[in-house]
Amino acid sequence: AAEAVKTLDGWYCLHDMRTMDWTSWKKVSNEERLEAIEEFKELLTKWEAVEEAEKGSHALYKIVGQKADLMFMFLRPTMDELSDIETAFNKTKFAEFLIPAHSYVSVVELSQYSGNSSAEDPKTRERLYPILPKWDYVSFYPMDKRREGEENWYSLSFKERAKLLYEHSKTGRKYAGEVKQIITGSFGFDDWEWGVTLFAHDVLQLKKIVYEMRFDEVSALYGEFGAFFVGNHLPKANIDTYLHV
Ligand code: 76R
Repeated sequence: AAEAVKTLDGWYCLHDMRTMDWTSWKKVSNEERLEAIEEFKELLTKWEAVEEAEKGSHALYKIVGQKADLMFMFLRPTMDELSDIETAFNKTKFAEFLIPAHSYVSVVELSQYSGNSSAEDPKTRERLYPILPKWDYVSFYPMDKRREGEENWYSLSFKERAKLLYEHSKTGRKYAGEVKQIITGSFGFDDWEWGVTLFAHDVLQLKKIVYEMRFDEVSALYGEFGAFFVGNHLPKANIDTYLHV
């Protein structure tokens, strides 16, 4: 059998997508809406304190299109904390106006193809326990590596896989400063093998990197992709405006 690559695994990750039930939201009194917004903002303040203490991170995006309206991305040291966040959020008044649209469970993953890095190294720590960049745009999608006939990623040798990923990383590095990627592994956790979360200042760079990577051998021959979610950042300061009806 081919040798599995060693991975360093960091914070656990939950992508939580919800659809806004505007009809119900519009029906309730202004007072009830304000109450729901205040309680939601208190929760956001709590999460901000966690991020401040570097015990996790989160980000909120408005998804464009009908797949969802909101996407929360949470990072926490344990799966239990993700579960607690989900439960606490579901108990809020605001959640009564949200319809679950999709979710994805994974863990920040660094595969060790180009030599082993130490989990103690500050640069590596920054990647395993990333404070999410609150850049203007996000794209999230799940992916697999193909296992079909001649195209079986899992029967390639370590050396072949390392070479293909080295080529892949060269494409990736062209987007330094433009696109920030967080790769999360989801073997045993969710329906696909990895989650890809890309952040950008210019939304077009998200299209460009994904397109250009399709031509890298690793994506061209072995990449299988799920549904894409693209969105705009929703900072706490803009929540009132977003929810105003
Ligand atoms: O960790 C590293 O930075 C080393 C090089 C590297 C690895 C090992 C790297 C670099 N990636 C690695 C692994 Mn990646 N990556 C994706 C996608 O849409 C597509 O076609 C693929 C989705 C993007 C956009 C992307 C971006 N990468 C992986 C793996 C795990 C493979 C395994 O373990 O078998 C996946 C699934 C994956 C997918 N990658 C980079 C980027 C970018 C922008 C870089 C350069 C990072 C930098 O050096 O700044």
